[in-house]
Amino acid sequence: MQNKNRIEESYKIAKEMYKELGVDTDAAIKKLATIPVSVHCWQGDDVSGFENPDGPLSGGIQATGNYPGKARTPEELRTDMEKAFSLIPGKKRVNLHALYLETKGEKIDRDQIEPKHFENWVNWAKEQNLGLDFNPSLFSHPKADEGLTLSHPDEAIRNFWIEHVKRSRKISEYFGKELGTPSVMNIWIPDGFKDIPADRLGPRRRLKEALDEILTEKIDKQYHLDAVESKVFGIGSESYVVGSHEFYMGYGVKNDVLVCLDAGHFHPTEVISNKLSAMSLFVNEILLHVSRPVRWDSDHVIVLDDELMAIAQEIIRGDLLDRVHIGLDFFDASINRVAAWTIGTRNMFRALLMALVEPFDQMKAAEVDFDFTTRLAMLEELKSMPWQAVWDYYCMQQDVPVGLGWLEEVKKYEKDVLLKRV
Ligand code: RNT
Ligand code: ZN
Repeated sequence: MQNKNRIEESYKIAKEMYKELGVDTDAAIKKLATIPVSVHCWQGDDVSGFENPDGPLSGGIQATGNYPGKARTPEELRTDMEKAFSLIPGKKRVNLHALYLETKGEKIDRDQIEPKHFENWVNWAKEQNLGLDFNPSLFSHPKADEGLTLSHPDEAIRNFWIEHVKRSRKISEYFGKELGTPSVMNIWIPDGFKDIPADRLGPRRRLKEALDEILTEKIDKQYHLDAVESKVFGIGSESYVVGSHEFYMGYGVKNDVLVCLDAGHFHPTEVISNKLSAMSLFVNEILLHVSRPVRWDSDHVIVLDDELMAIAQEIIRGDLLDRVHIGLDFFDASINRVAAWTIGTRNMFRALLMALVEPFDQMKAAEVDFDFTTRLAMLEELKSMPWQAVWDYYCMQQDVPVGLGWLEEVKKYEKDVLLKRV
């Protein structure tokens, strides 16, 4: 590698500079290599899945853009993910939705899904040394068209979705057993109303009862973990969302299930970074959907902005790595999808690295001494510390492209593979 010398020299200097602050960069990159990030499969095909790939999206989920080259088959999706993973340093997991089943052409409705429909994914995960996570899919389906699923007033529809989620738990358990790492299964439902509801309590009571029913079977946490994800509003559920934050926070605390925080699911100035410390005192484990809200959209590709850095800081400073599961949730159909994964996931890891090279103990010491001057001075100084040199060195060590080197590879892949998909 022609840049090898430059990268090593820069790292040496950076390491010295951090050492003066009392930070061990070798230890930081060693730690970074152990932190798993669960990469969502749905960025690769705009949340279409393989059940009915051309069917319209529903349930407040919208992928806009028509950049060429989206994955049309499980094989294409897996190959695209492998490409992205070859450009991202560190430990990756893959997050699947029930929509991504493989049925050999047979029509399998959501209340009939079984572990065997995910065998190919499991074999691939074994081969690629990846953990898998899972999600029941309660959208893009005729029985979700009225905007209500687990809270639907019609018992038959509710039961259909209850069965779907129960079966999803068995698939998630199967992942955990096969791969030797627990699969986190996240329940997100679109349920809500576009306009002012008359009855806010009824749907919430029905959702609670449906979840109780779904969770009656106890599954070993060694294989499977349940999570529930809230939202403040969605497209078509602007006035009322059944599964609000208070609803799921209460449900999670009471039933010991993970609470999922999606960065795009709160009021525009409300941030999830500030929730982690508070929640960590009351729930055992937390799932993150790291995403980026832009006005009414909750799913832009994550950039290295203040909130992403704050999320990483809160995990690291709070020593929450073994209780916070980091998952990504964004989908952009207007740019190269392999690049979207690469940019977003590299950013997540970059933010984690920045948090790992903070002299947190010193800042904390200044704070308990009420020396807020030192605290502010240190926080500002850190912004211009050479963390990028540490990152480059880490990428080189992990055998993935340094700097923009990955972009060239994506462009080549686009030309050789993606643009041939017509
Ligand atoms: C939707 C939720 C949910 C989905 C995915 C596809 O608002 O964020 O997590 O994005 O499950
Ligand atoms: Zn989400």
